[in-house]
Formats: sequence, C-alpha cells, structure tokens
Amino acid sequence: MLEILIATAIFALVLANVTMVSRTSQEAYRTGAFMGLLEEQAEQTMDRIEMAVMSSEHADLAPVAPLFASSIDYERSLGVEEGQMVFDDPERIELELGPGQVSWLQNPQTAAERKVVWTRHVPEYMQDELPNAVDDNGNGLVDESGLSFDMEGKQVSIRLTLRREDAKSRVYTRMIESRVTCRN
Ligand SMILES: [Ca+2]
Ligand SMILES: [Ca+2]
Repeated sequence: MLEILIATAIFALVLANVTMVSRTSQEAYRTGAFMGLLEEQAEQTMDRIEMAVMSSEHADLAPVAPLFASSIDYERSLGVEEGQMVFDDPERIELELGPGQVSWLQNPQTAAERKVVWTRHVPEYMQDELPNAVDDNGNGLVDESGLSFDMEGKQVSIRLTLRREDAKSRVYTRMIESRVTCRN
C-alpha cells in the first residue's frame, strides 16, 4: 500500500515537473518567436530603405552629422534620353511620428501621391536615446528619431529602431544600423 502511495507521489512530482518544463519552453518559444518576427520586420524594412537609397541619384539626400533627418527625398534614374538624364517620379521615405510608422511615398504632397506603409512600431526616438538634448547612446547625434539619416560624401547612414510590446506588456526593441552609397 505504502509503495503504491510513494509511486503515485513520485509520478505526480514527475508530471508536475514535465508540465513546468513544457510551460517554460513554450514561454521561451513565444518570446523568441516574437523577437524573431520583430527582427525580420526590421531587416525587411532596412533592406527596402537601402535599395531605395542605393538606386537614388541626387545629392543632398540627408544632412551631415551631427544633424540628421527622419525622412529622405530622392529620385531614381530611368536612363539617358537624347543626352539628358530622365528621372522617375519623386519618392520619399519618412517616419510618421503619430502612428509611429515608416512610409514610402511616390509624388509626395501632390494629387498623384501614393503611400505604402513599410513598417509600424517605430518609436519616436532611437534605441537608448532620450529626449534630453544629450547624446545618450554616444553615436554623435542628439535625440535622433526612430528612423534617422545623415550623409557623409556619398555615404548615407541609416538607423531604424522597432519597439513592440507583447500580450504580457514585455517590451522588445530591435535596432539596425546601415551605411550605403548612393549613385551620384
Ligand atoms: Ca544619439
Ligand atoms: Ca538624448
């Protein structure tokens, strides 16, 4: 009788442990999956921004550090016709602070404007940066936004931060920094 009791108790303990372990790993999986999605979204958006900047032709795309811009206006070349460079419609990539999203616009601020949202979950300020007139993250820019551009010669630096809360109010942040060369 005692043996059966002990066996039952051990079985119950083992079962409780198994349940605990599987809950923990499910939790870890959810956390990892959430962060994975955020990373994927940041990388995909950065790829699009890089492609746009690399195929643009015009100078003065962005200010020189320590100044920065949270939008970039550019035109893509369609080729040369009768000795003249022909450009596609003007485009813009910008951070919209209210909804916290990065949008791509064609013919911005005209009747022919087209807009596509590339990503949401963009905070007002870059990772580790606070609105205090101090360069908190030590990158030479003060109070830079969740999307920022600056230029040095033909090189454009791009920084994108995504921040998102999961269902348990845990905050996840992913920042990607890149430097690309524009064509002109
Ligand atoms: Ca900074
Ligand atoms: Ca700051």
